[in-house]
Amino acid sequence: MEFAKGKIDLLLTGIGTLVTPVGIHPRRGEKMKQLHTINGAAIAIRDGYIVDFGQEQELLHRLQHAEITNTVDVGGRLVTPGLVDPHTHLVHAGSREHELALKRAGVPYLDILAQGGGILSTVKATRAATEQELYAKARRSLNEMLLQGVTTVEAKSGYGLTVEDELKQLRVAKQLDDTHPIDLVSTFMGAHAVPVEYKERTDAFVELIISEMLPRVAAEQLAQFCDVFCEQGVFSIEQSRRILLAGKQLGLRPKVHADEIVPLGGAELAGDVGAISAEHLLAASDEGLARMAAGNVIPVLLPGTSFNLGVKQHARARDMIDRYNLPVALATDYNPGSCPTESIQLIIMLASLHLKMTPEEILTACTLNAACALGRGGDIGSVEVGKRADLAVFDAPSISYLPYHFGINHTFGVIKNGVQVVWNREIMTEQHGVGVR
Ligand code: IZC
Ligand code: ZN
Repeated sequence: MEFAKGKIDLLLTGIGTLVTPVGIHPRRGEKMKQLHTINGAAIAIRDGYIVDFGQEQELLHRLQHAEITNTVDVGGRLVTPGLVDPHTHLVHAGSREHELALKRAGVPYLDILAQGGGILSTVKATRAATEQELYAKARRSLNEMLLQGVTTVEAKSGYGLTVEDELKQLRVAKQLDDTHPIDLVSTFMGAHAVPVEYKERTDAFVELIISEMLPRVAAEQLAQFCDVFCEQGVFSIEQSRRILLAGKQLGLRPKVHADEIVPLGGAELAGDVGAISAEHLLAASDEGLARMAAGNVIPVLLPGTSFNLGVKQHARARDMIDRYNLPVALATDYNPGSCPTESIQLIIMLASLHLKMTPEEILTACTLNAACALGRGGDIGSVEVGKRADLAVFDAPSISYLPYHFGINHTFGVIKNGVQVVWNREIMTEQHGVGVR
């Protein structure tokens, strides 16, 4: 084969077990369990892409005439595709530990918001912050994520809520994408809360989003998706529909924060507007799940949020997979209010404990299905020839070990675009002689 004669930039050998879903489309229902497993594997990488992989001896035979620049022995560890976190509120200022006592006293999340706290407290801090401050804080979070094995992250705006402050957040995300090993995918979420200056005038704020924010975001190519917090007391179904359709006209694919707390019909809306994904879905109706399946909407489940809010209810992952044949994805929902954690490995544990997903389903949900929720299934999310060489290397004997042994970081190494960016549990810097962008 042609690649065998060519140059190989990086050859990973000594892979104890390689586990990956297969394909470029979301894996639905029963298919979420089907993984490709190779014991004793190796992967050949050129120009940041996987050019060959397989059983080690067979691969070495195919590569016998290839010029191999660098060979790295993985030491018998577990290798999976780099993890993808398809729902975060990464870029923001400040924190909300002052609301912890209120939360513990049982004050509901939406009540704190209605009293001008919650999201609006983070909006105040984010408006006051410089781009440099936002960049520095988000970069620290990205480093945590990278150390956990995450190679692509979605980041939503929604803490600016003025034209300029929304653009500021999105510009920071772009700068992070340019300068950090993790790839960022941006979502415009001007419809995250109604800012104080528009209190009781939600329709006027919706107008501002549609007539000013969306056109600027689209013109400056600062986001690929448009999301709305469709929730009681925040944005109604009709307001959400208007915003999502306006964004879609400008080329921003809809995403929806749907039916998290109250069954408003966000899942149905996601199906109707051709959303790529709908997130949370704790209270989604059967009709909503059916409409999502019919509309090819990916459910992105966020078990860290229900865990941290202390709610008894969990998203119906088993119904989604077993009854509705949906392709479930998982994400952290990292944000300073309802889910202040960057830990995708905590989410893996909670997906097992609360969502009753199997280790196989969880891996698919954190890789290929998560990639598809960002429209990137053709490029990332599985170990296959032609896909980006984004890989996670775990100090674990099997994927079942990840939800089982919880509360610690199992990631030993990360390969991003064919470059060792984490090794021996440390972020590689120029002093290691490895180029972190
Ligand atoms: O800052 O509370 N749910 N938005 C919708 C969030 C949580 C983020 C926050
Ligand atoms: Zn969210």
